[in-house]
Amino acid sequence: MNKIALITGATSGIGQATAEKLAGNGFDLIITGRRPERLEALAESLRKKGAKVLPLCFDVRKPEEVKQAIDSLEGNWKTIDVLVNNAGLAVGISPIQEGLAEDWERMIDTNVKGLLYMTRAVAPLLTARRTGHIVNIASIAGKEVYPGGNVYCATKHAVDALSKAMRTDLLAYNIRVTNIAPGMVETEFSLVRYKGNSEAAGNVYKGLVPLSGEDIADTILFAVTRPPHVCLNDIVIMPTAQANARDVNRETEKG
Ligand code: NDP
Ligand code: 8X3
Repeated sequence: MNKIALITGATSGIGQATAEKLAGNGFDLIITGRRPERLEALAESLRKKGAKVLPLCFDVRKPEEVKQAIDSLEGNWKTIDVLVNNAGLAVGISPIQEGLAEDWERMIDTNVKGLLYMTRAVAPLLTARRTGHIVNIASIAGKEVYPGGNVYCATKHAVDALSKAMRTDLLAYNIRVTNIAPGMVETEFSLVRYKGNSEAAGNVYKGLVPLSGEDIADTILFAVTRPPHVCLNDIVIMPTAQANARDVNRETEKG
């Protein structure tokens, strides 16, 4: 039987690339997100790669929707091997004194509470079988802060802490927890952060070669295919043109 991976936020970017990568490497997939047409289109293309696919459309911010989705799993779909907590977003880039409470709430509700609801719903399926792997997509913003990053950085610092906490709490159950902290990845992330302003979003990656969703998918595939006694605890992955959250070399134009 193929291993089963559940990926949140599979309708775009890192999550979509990870679904494609894992489907091409012998995994069956539960793909989730809020946009049903994207989920259906992705499911169709993954099935063509030979994977079994279950699309589940729900909002990770709503605990009752999360619980209902996981409770609805039948048969083999309950034997999840890998949970990729990827759904997340940044909204706004205002300094703290000008920040909007509604932006802060979206980030905290999605990146922290959503990840918690997912983990709370899925972890009992892993502990019951005493096996499994949780991959949390954190960020360089969970290791450092930068101007205007304030609440987004706080949510990703929380993810970093939760990865360590999960590793401790799940130790007795043989469950691996991998925290992945990427730098700049060109996806829909900046379009969401800049609220649909495509010029501002494009400027984020101007003059450099950013990471792609596939680069992160490769890293996730590597982490979840190590031998059972090996756990990659924490991976920081950056474009060569980025030294840390603040220093980037914008003289390395896309080839
Ligand atoms: P995208 O915007 O391309 O993808 C975000 C995904 O999250 C979408 O599939 C979206 O699906 C899903 N999502 C957002 N909110 C919700 C919600 N409330 N319920 C369910 N799904 C949701 O961005 P990325 O692929 O770049 O982001 C993926 C993760 O990587 C995020 O956690 C982000 O913080 C992190 N990250 C990104 C970096 C980057 O530079 N791009 C760098 C470091 C970390 P839908 O809208 O259909 O619900
Ligand atoms: C996304 C990377 O540097 O925009 O998490 O915070 S950054």
